[in-house]
Amino acid sequence: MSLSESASVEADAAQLDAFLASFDDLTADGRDHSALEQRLERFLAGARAETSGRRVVMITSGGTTVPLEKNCVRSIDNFSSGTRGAWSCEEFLERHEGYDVLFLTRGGSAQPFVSDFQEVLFSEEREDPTYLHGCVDKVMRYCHGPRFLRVEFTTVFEYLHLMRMVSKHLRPLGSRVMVYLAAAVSDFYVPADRLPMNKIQSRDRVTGDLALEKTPKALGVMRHRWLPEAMMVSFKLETDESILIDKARAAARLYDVDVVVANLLHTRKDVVQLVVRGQDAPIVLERAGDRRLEGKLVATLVDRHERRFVVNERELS
Ligand code: PAZ
Repeated sequence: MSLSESASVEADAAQLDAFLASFDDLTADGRDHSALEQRLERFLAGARAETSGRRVVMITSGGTTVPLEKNCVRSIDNFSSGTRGAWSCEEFLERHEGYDVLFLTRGGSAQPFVSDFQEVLFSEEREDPTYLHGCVDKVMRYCHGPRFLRVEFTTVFEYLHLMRMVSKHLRPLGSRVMVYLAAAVSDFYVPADRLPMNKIQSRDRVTGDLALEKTPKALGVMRHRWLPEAMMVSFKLETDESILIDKARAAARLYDVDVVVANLLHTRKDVVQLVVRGQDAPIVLERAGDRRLEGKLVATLVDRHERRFVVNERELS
């Protein structure tokens, strides 16, 4: 990294710290963070053991919100259902035994093994309970076992706060970590000093005071400061196909991530394109019939993660 790049990462890190500090009272959401840190340590103990070759994937999932009031009644939200993240968890848990899964999930969004539970439960056509029992069995087996830890967020502040804290705990695992950033993180927020304390009254006009600012970027900080050795997979969503790949390439260059998974809003369940660092043509992955795209996506990323170890071993010998 050049001197100017390094200075810009430092500036981003300082901006992010200041941003989080300004929302301290909103991130102190009644949760005991020291208890969360202890849970994290217990969860990571297995992978941390010296002889363990275990890997850990941190999956982020669902959309973050931006509060419009300190005592928040209203907020800005986005489209993300959390399905990509939940289905990706299932893949890692069921088919990639070497990974433990840390799932950072938006409260109320899709969860592994039960993403269609309510729909099926209340469906008029389906009376056979076998499928539903199977879902519960899988939750009990995988999500209440030692390979899975689930942490919820709602606002963009909680999300970034968690990312910073969790990264500190993951860092000792070095290259055995894969970061899989499928969450749709708010690009804009209302600064704390402009947020009204109480519910905006319907008789009030919302004035320019609620103008939105750009959320500080955490990706470069994560890549270069928090988790420099991890395999970093970020996601890029667009609605205009003509700019998708250029935007994904720009993100890959700017933040030096290993893979950017590019997708379009309306076809995100059918096709993704992987922009891989140092590789010109994107890898196109398409859904085959009824099989979820996440099967191919996760298998391709696990394979790339594996290759990094093979290359490292070759370099060492
Ligand atoms: O959560 P979901 O299954 O409805 O959608 C997944 C997704 C489109 C949020 C994800 O694939 C993604 O692209 N996340 C990053 C979005 C962004 O550009 O910020």
